[in-house]
Amino acid sequence: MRTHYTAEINPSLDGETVRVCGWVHDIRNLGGIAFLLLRDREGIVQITLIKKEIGKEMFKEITSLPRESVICVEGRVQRSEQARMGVEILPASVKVLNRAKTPLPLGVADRVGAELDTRLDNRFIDLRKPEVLAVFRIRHSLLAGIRDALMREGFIEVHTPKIIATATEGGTNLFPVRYFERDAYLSQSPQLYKQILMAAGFDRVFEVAPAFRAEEHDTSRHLNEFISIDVEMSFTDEEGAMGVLERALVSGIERVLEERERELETLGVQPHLPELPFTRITYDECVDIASRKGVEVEWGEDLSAEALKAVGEEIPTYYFITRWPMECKPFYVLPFEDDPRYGRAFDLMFGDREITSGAQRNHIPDLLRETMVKKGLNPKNFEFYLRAFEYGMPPHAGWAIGLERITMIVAGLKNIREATLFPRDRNRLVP
Ligand code: AMO
Repeated sequence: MRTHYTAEINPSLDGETVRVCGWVHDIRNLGGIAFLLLRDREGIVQITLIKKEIGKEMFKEITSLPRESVICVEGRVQRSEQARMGVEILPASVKVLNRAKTPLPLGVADRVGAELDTRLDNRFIDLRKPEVLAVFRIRHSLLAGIRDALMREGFIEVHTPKIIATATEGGTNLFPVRYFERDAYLSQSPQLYKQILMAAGFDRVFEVAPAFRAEEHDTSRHLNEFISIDVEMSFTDEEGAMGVLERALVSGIERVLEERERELETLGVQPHLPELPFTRITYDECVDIASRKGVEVEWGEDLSAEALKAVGEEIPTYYFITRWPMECKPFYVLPFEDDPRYGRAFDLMFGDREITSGAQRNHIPDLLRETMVKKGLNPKNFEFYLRAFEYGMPPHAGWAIGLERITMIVAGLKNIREATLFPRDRNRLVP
């Protein structure tokens, strides 16, 4: 239908006939002349309607179109000092493809911001705003850069089941579903399956897929459905996995900087491109930093929001927290041989925000069973997983990064809901 996107209409096309299609962003009618701003995915172009030239009838019909109606305009490009981008289109024909109802549930052209809830209720319109679309194009480039880095390093993209029989990250935050005559759950993480693929000899895999968590709390950093980028790799340790992660993240941010200059400008943000390697500090060092700032952490407990705030103030960029107590990490983490109170787990942080968890995994079946029991889990419920460890399981490590968490940081968003098209949270299941 179209010959050009609006952003492609520039003064070098002076005199040429083009066809552009999109939404009526705004109309300014001055009587004998009117300016219609036509918006598509790529930008906005000015359509100049001159009553004398197009006739009274057509002038009236077009200038009375409600905002957000869908039209196609065919016309001649003309250089113009006054117009946006130094160019305007003088229409020969305007085809109305869909007339918008009035009033709009949400303005697109208006400068005044609506509440997030109102925006999400009317997400199909909210997503038309250039600054909202910008977030999703940044997210697209970020994921493309991460995916490319993983493929360059020999990772195979896989997809594991999302309807599952057993909890992976602990049993409390599972969504139950009916699976014919049995109970099943929505997957919280591909953890067990990606590990089984190491027994299968896939060596290096990654998965980009939804993860479901029935977390009750309603915060600006949690969703009940999010996209998890998971990695698992064999014949390596946690340090090898951290190396892949930092390179993948840098590749993602580089891609955003290369491809999304316009979107970053629309949002008024400039993401920080971290240098390699990222800083690594241990859990114990975090406890010390927090304690120096008057925040006490009981050894073995997860780092509280206050403790992470104290550490984040010291390192306001990307860094790893390593050497965690086994007590606050999942059963599948491999304990250190020299001091099994500690595990080979790591978190990737940005200031006080967690964006990735990972670890070298426990690939020793007896030790794995023992740790499960210590953590109150019944190994019987994990037989399909444990079996994979009995017949040739290489040492392996991996991690998972939340796509929305990292989009939030790169695009400078305050609420994780803004980094997902149709968020699922404690109160929202529609649209
Ligand atoms: P974890 O539970 O830490 O680890 O999750 C990994 C990453 O996923 C993101 N994330 C979330 N994002 C939005 N809303 C949520 N409710 C949410 N929960 C988690 C975070 C987090 O860092 N199996 C391990 C990973 C591994 O060891 O490979 C796991 O799932 O960015």
